[in-house]
Amino acid sequence: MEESRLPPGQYVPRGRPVIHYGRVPAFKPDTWDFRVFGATASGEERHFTWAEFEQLPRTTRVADFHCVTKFSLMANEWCGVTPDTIMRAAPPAPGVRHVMIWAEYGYSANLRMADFAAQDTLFALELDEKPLSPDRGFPVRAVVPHLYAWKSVKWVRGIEYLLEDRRGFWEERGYHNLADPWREQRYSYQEEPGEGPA
Ligand SMILES: Nc1nc2c(c(=O)[nH]1)N[C@H]1C(S)=C(S)[C@@H](COP(=O)(O)O)O[C@H]1N2
Ligand SMILES: [Mo]
Repeated sequence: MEESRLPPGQYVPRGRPVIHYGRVPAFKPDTWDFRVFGATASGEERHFTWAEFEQLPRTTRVADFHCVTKFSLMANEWCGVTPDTIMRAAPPAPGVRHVMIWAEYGYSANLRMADFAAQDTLFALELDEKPLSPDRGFPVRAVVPHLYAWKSVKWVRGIEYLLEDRRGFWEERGYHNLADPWREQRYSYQEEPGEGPA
Protein backbone atom coordinates (compact mmCIF):
# COMPACT_ATOMS: atom_id res chain seq x y z
CA MET A 1 0.00 0.00 0.00
CA GLU A 2 1.20 3.46 -0.78
CA GLU A 3 2.29 5.46 2.27
CA SER A 4 0.67 8.54 0.74
CA ARG A 5 -2.76 6.97 1.06
CA LEU A 6 -2.65 7.06 4.85
CA PRO A 7 -3.48 10.41 6.52
CA PRO A 8 -1.18 11.58 9.35
CA GLY A 9 -1.47 9.60 12.60
CA GLN A 10 -3.48 6.72 11.04
CA TYR A 11 -2.56 3.01 10.94
CA VAL A 12 -3.99 -0.05 9.19
CA PRO A 13 -5.15 -2.53 11.86
CA ARG A 14 -5.40 -6.27 11.61
CA GLY A 15 -8.99 -7.15 10.72
CA ARG A 16 -11.81 -4.71 10.11
CA PRO A 17 -13.05 -3.08 13.29
CA VAL A 18 -16.73 -2.23 13.66
CA ILE A 19 -17.54 0.69 15.93
CA HIS A 20 -20.57 2.68 16.92
CA TYR A 21 -22.30 4.20 19.88
CA GLY A 22 -25.28 2.22 21.19
CA ARG A 23 -27.05 -0.83 19.83
CA VAL A 24 -27.56 -2.12 16.29
CA PRO A 25 -31.12 -1.15 15.30
CA ALA A 26 -33.56 -3.66 13.81
CA PHE A 27 -34.60 -3.06 10.20
CA LYS A 28 -38.37 -2.99 9.65
CA PRO A 29 -38.97 -2.72 5.91
CA ASP A 30 -42.67 -1.89 6.27
CA THR A 31 -42.10 1.22 8.34
CA TRP A 32 -38.59 2.20 7.19
CA ASP A 33 -38.43 5.44 5.27
CA PHE A 34 -35.80 7.88 4.09
CA ARG A 35 -36.94 11.47 4.72
CA VAL A 36 -35.65 14.57 2.99
CA PHE A 37 -36.72 17.54 5.06
CA GLY A 38 -35.67 20.98 6.28
CA ALA A 39 -35.08 23.64 3.62
CA THR A 40 -36.28 21.80 0.51
CA ALA A 41 -36.86 23.83 -2.66
CA SER A 42 -40.58 22.94 -2.65
CA GLY A 43 -41.01 23.56 1.07
CA GLU A 44 -42.37 20.01 1.35
CA GLU A 45 -40.84 16.91 2.88
CA ARG A 46 -40.07 14.03 0.57
CA HIS A 47 -40.24 10.40 1.76
CA PHE A 48 -38.85 7.34 0.11
CA THR A 49 -40.27 4.00 1.23
CA TRP A 50 -37.89 1.03 1.36
CA ALA A 51 -39.40 -0.26 -1.92
CA GLU A 52 -38.68 3.11 -3.56
CA PHE A 53 -35.20 3.57 -2.11
CA GLU A 54 -34.14 0.06 -3.07
CA GLN A 55 -35.02 0.82 -6.71
CA LEU A 56 -32.85 3.94 -7.01
CA PRO A 57 -29.88 3.61 -9.37
CA ARG A 58 -26.62 2.54 -7.71
CA THR A 59 -22.99 3.48 -8.29
CA THR A 60 -19.83 1.71 -7.11
CA ARG A 61 -16.89 3.53 -5.53
CA VAL A 62 -13.70 2.22 -3.94
CA ALA A 63 -12.49 4.28 -1.01
CA ASP A 64 -10.44 4.22 2.19
CA PHE A 65 -12.06 5.00 5.50
CA HIS A 66 -10.39 6.82 8.42
CA CYS A 67 -11.63 6.67 12.01
CA VAL A 68 -10.57 9.45 14.35
CA THR A 69 -9.44 6.73 16.84
CA LYS A 70 -6.66 6.25 14.25
CA PHE A 71 -7.45 3.05 12.41
CA SER A 72 -8.06 3.16 8.66
CA LEU A 73 -9.88 0.58 6.55
CA MET A 74 -8.42 0.57 3.07
CA ALA A 75 -10.01 -0.07 -0.32
CA ASN A 76 -13.62 -0.66 0.62
CA GLU A 77 -15.89 -1.20 -2.37
CA TRP A 78 -19.12 0.61 -1.62
CA CYS A 79 -22.18 0.47 -3.84
CA GLY A 80 -25.14 2.75 -3.36
CA VAL A 81 -27.10 5.86 -4.22
CA THR A 82 -25.34 9.16 -4.93
CA PRO A 83 -26.35 12.35 -3.10
CA ASP A 84 -27.01 13.76 -6.55
CA THR A 85 -29.83 11.25 -7.08
CA ILE A 86 -31.42 12.31 -3.79
CA MET A 87 -30.97 16.01 -4.54
CA ARG A 88 -32.59 15.67 -7.97
CA ALA A 89 -35.58 13.90 -6.48
CA ALA A 90 -35.85 16.42 -3.64
CA PRO A 91 -33.80 19.55 -4.37
CA PRO A 92 -32.56 21.89 -1.65
CA ALA A 93 -33.69 25.51 -1.44
CA PRO A 94 -31.18 27.96 -2.96
CA GLY A 95 -29.68 29.08 0.38
CA VAL A 96 -28.77 25.57 1.61
CA ARG A 97 -25.03 25.28 2.42
CA HIS A 98 -25.10 22.42 4.95
CA VAL A 99 -26.77 19.05 5.37
CA MET A 100 -27.49 17.01 8.50
CA ILE A 101 -27.54 13.26 8.01
CA TRP A 102 -29.88 11.55 10.46
CA ALA A 103 -29.86 7.94 11.63
CA GLU A 104 -31.80 5.60 13.88
CA TYR A 105 -31.75 6.58 17.58
CA GLY A 106 -31.07 10.25 16.71
CA TYR A 107 -27.41 9.85 15.71
CA SER A 108 -26.48 12.60 13.27
CA ALA A 109 -23.56 14.25 11.49
CA ASN A 110 -23.43 17.61 9.74
CA LEU A 111 -21.67 18.19 6.44
CA ARG A 112 -20.95 21.21 4.32
CA MET A 113 -22.88 20.97 1.04
CA ALA A 114 -19.57 20.62 -0.83
CA ASP A 115 -18.68 17.54 1.24
CA PHE A 116 -22.18 16.09 0.94
CA ALA A 117 -22.23 16.56 -2.84
CA ALA A 118 -18.62 15.39 -3.31
CA GLN A 119 -17.86 12.73 -5.91
CA ASP A 120 -16.97 10.09 -3.33
CA THR A 121 -19.98 10.52 -1.00
CA LEU A 122 -22.58 7.74 -1.21
CA PHE A 123 -25.57 6.26 0.54
CA ALA A 124 -24.21 2.74 0.49
CA LEU A 125 -26.36 -0.39 0.51
CA GLU A 126 -23.51 -2.78 -0.26
CA LEU A 127 -19.92 -3.33 0.83
CA ASP A 128 -17.63 -5.55 -1.22
CA GLU A 129 -20.52 -6.83 -3.35
CA LYS A 130 -22.70 -7.91 -0.44
CA PRO A 131 -25.55 -6.12 1.34
CA LEU A 132 -24.23 -4.25 4.39
CA SER A 133 -24.16 -6.37 7.51
CA PRO A 134 -26.41 -5.14 10.35
CA ASP A 135 -23.44 -3.81 12.33
CA ARG A 136 -22.06 -1.87 9.34
CA GLY A 137 -25.30 0.02 8.85
CA PHE A 138 -27.82 -2.22 7.08
CA PRO A 139 -29.81 -1.29 5.10
CA VAL A 140 -28.24 2.09 4.25
CA ARG A 141 -25.24 4.02 5.52
CA ALA A 142 -23.62 7.22 4.43
CA VAL A 143 -20.03 6.99 3.24
CA VAL A 144 -18.03 10.21 3.26
CA PRO A 145 -14.55 8.76 2.84
CA HIS A 146 -12.70 12.07 2.61
CA LEU A 147 -13.76 12.95 6.20
CA TYR A 148 -13.25 11.13 9.52
CA ALA A 149 -15.57 8.15 9.67
CA TRP A 150 -17.93 9.45 12.35
CA LYS A 151 -19.43 11.44 9.46
CA SER A 152 -20.15 8.14 7.65
CA VAL A 153 -23.47 7.66 9.40
CA LYS A 154 -24.76 4.09 9.66
CA TRP A 155 -28.50 3.19 9.64
CA VAL A 156 -29.41 6.41 7.83
CA ARG A 157 -33.05 7.47 7.87
CA GLY A 158 -32.89 10.85 6.22
CA ILE A 159 -31.25 14.15 5.52
CA GLU A 160 -32.11 17.66 6.63
CA TYR A 161 -31.19 20.61 4.43
CA LEU A 162 -29.84 23.42 6.61
CA LEU A 163 -29.84 27.14 5.93
CA GLU A 164 -27.43 27.50 8.86
CA ASP A 165 -24.85 25.01 10.04
CA ARG A 166 -25.60 22.97 13.17
CA ARG A 167 -23.45 20.40 14.97
CA GLY A 168 -24.29 16.71 14.81
CA PHE A 169 -23.87 14.03 17.49
CA TRP A 170 -20.05 13.92 17.83
CA GLU A 171 -19.54 17.50 16.69
CA GLU A 172 -21.55 18.53 19.76
CA ARG A 173 -19.37 16.32 21.95
CA GLY A 174 -16.00 17.86 21.22
CA TYR A 175 -15.17 16.64 17.74
CA HIS A 176 -14.20 18.90 14.85
CA ASN A 177 -16.99 20.39 12.76
CA LEU A 178 -15.22 19.70 9.45
CA ALA A 179 -13.23 16.50 10.17
CA ASP A 180 -10.65 16.47 7.36
CA PRO A 181 -8.23 13.61 8.21
CA TRP A 182 -5.50 15.03 5.96
CA ARG A 183 -5.49 18.15 8.14
CA GLU A 184 -6.03 16.14 11.35
CA GLN A 185 -9.16 18.08 12.19
CA ARG A 186 -9.98 15.83 15.14
CA TYR A 187 -11.25 18.08 17.96
CA SER A 188 -13.44 21.17 18.12
CA TYR A 189 -10.72 23.15 19.97
CA GLN A 190 -8.71 23.03 16.73
CA GLU A 191 -11.42 24.85 14.78
CA GLU A 192 -10.45 28.10 13.12
CA PRO A 193 -12.92 30.98 12.97
CA GLY A 194 -15.54 30.20 10.33
CA GLU A 195 -15.09 26.42 10.52
CA GLY A 196 -17.93 25.89 12.99
CA PRO A 197 -21.52 27.13 13.31
CA ALA A 198 -21.83 30.81 14.20
N1 LIG B 1 -25.50 5.64 13.33
C1 LIG B 1 -24.20 5.63 13.63
N2 LIG B 1 -23.29 5.72 12.64
C2 LIG B 1 -21.97 5.72 12.90
C3 LIG B 1 -21.50 5.63 14.23
C4 LIG B 1 -22.47 5.54 15.28
O1 LIG B 1 -22.15 5.48 16.48
N3 LIG B 1 -23.80 5.54 14.93
N4 LIG B 1 -20.13 5.61 14.48
C5 LIG B 1 -19.28 6.22 13.45
C6 LIG B 1 -17.87 5.96 13.66
S1 LIG B 1 -17.09 6.83 14.90
C7 LIG B 1 -17.12 5.17 12.82
S2 LIG B 1 -15.43 4.99 12.98
C8 LIG B 1 -17.77 4.38 11.75
C9 LIG B 1 -17.39 2.92 11.88
O2 LIG B 1 -17.87 2.19 10.78
P1 LIG B 1 -17.65 0.63 10.76
O3 LIG B 1 -18.33 0.08 11.97
O4 LIG B 1 -18.23 0.16 9.47
O5 LIG B 1 -16.15 0.39 10.83
O6 LIG B 1 -19.19 4.50 11.80
C10 LIG B 1 -19.67 5.79 12.04
N5 LIG B 1 -21.09 5.80 11.87
MO1 LIG C 1 -14.83 6.56 14.52
